[in-house]
Amino acid sequence: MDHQGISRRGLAGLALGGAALGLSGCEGKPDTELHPRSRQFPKDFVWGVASAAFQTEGALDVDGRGPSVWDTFEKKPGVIVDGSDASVATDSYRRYADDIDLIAGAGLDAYRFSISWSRVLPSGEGAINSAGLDHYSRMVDGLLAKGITPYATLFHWDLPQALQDKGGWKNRDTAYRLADYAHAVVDRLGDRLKRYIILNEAAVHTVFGHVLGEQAPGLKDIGQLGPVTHHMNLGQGLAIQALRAARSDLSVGTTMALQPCRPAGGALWNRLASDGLDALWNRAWLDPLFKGAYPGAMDDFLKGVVRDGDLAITRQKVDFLGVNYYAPAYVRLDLASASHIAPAQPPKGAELDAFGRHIDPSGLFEVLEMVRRYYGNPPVMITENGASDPFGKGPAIIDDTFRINYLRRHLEAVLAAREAGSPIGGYFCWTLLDNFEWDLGYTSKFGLVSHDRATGVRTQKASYAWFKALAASGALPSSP
Ligand code: GCO
Repeated sequence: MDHQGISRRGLAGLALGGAALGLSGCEGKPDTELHPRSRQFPKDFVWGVASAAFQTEGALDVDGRGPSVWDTFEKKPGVIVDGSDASVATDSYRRYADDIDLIAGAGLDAYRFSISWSRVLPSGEGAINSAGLDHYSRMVDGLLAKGITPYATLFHWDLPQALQDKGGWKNRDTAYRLADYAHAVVDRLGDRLKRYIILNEAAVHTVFGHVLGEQAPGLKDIGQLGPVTHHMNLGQGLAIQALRAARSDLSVGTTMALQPCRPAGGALWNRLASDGLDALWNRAWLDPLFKGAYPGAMDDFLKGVVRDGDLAITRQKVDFLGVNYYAPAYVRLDLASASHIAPAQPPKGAELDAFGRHIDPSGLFEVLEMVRRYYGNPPVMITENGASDPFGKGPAIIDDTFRINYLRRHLEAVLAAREAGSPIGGYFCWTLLDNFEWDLGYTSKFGLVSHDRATGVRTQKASYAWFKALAASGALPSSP
């Protein structure tokens, strides 16, 4: 696909701390590895897998579910690279018990899944659809029966279409609807579901959904950047308040896609772009939550959007910060693009993932250090990390040593960050089953288990056995 401005494939992260790590974007093979003193995770470390409703559930018309922005978006010609859709996905709405068996079979402690807002409130607001909540109630019971702790994400990019029709996240009212939805969920499930993640990667949804148009709702409008960012931050604060008001025994967090933003070639002018990306990608989310402020670089975008008192709502105490990490972002200054930020290549010789992103565990260490040093060192859960097969229609790679290596190297970064003082309590691998990877359809496979879409057969990959052994011992092997 042709990408303008910032692209998901090309994105990367922070100038912050990069220099200290010798990673200022200079050419040459950078040292990406961390060398923790100990390879042992503590006994209470939480091992899990993560997933999302639209990527797995299928059954889009079942039990009164309403359409989401992804239902609308995926039907547009040409937007999903393989022409596929999520109507079946991994069939997990029907086969959730099989999913749970796989999670239990790997001896994992936790499952992060997302609740579909459109199943709970088919119009996004108003009448609650109890049949939709019944499904998640059964799932939660099924998980608990096997000793698996459920972590539910409330918003993983699937806004009810009816709310999008009223302006979506550009409309301030959507923030209040998120809090109502959070209340509906906790009211029904809160006696058993104790762990909540309010938003998933709001930066990705904002930039790729509203500015670049590569994901739902498919808008290409830089004017959406400020309002969408702020209303998601506001909604997050209101939803945290709603959950806390409903019950006092919950663990409430939120998940962000943190990326160190690095200037291509280390050039000074590209640093303007990397600082700009850092502001809108990382700090426009961390600052309102932890500091009740926005970075100055957001001022122009936020003109007329932030009302008195809002920043007291965005600033909330969270029980944990969810960190998703895949790769750093390399960027260059591009005066022709609306944001002045354009994707750039990783340094020459860098090892690349299927997206062409730099495989760099030190980037994970770097963002964890940023959270520790500048955001009050909150408890952290790694809520996503993982690797895709090379893109293509072919069958999944079952002997997936490349994935084991990716996970192992990033877990070394987690150990190193813990040794540096970051209270990281758990790690969720993305993901259990090869699933619907948004605009990439089924051409990108991240699972520990493959899912044959023609037969429904699920096959455990080598990484599944590896992750199972790790969860059992907590001891990170030094080679595959
Ligand atoms: C995310 C996305 C996931 C993707 C995963 C792999 O949170 O980043 O939610 O849905 O599938 O990141 O690209």
